[in-house]
Amino acid sequence: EKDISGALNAREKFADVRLYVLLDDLEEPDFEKMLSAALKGGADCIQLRAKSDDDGFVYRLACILARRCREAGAVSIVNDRPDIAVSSGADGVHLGLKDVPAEVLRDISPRPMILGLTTHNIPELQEAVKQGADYVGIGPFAQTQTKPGLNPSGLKYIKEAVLHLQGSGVYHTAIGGIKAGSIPQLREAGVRCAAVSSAVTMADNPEKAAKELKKLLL
Ligand code: TZP
Ligand code: MG
Repeated sequence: EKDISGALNAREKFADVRLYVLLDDLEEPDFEKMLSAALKGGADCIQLRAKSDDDGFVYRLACILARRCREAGAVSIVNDRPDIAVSSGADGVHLGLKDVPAEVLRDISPRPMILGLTTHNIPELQEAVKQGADYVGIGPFAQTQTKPGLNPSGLKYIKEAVLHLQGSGVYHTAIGGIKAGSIPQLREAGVRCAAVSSAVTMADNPEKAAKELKKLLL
């Protein structure tokens, strides 16, 4: 069931996000289980990163995500699909710089949406800020199996990006190969929010893994 009550202060909703968890498009019962574990573990923001080309299926997952996140007071984001983000009642959409331009997203949405953009270097970061991103993904921090073929930008870009964004009002989330052990050095680099997939979803106990990450980020 959809819920379009909406994020009125879209950008502000991201201010307190510390732990951002990316979920794959598992079958509904498994998706709900993983979503519950992440939320119970203290995830402040959850992204649906669907690879299926079954739009009805992705839409149903997005509706579950939007509803459960709203109940838990967490932020819901849909990757790659502005149409599904808007229609499902999610809080926002995450895109690449080569996807639909941000202005178009603002045009098709009847309510303010959080816009997240992926960046890998300072020119991309500048472009993302120009496009009106509410938050930017910065990374990949380390080698990741979740999105193969990416060259890690390492801590260097993450440090530069955090500095560059200071005072801009644009939030960030570090991403890529982040484990609990990475959090202290990321925090030292000024990172406030970390996005993980496998560190939670591949853990024996996803809820416990999320809790551990969250504790390190507080
Ligand atoms: N974009 C950059 S790295 C990444 C995405 C979607 C995957 C993050 O997954 P993990 O398992 O936390 O490395
Ligand atoms: Mg994408």
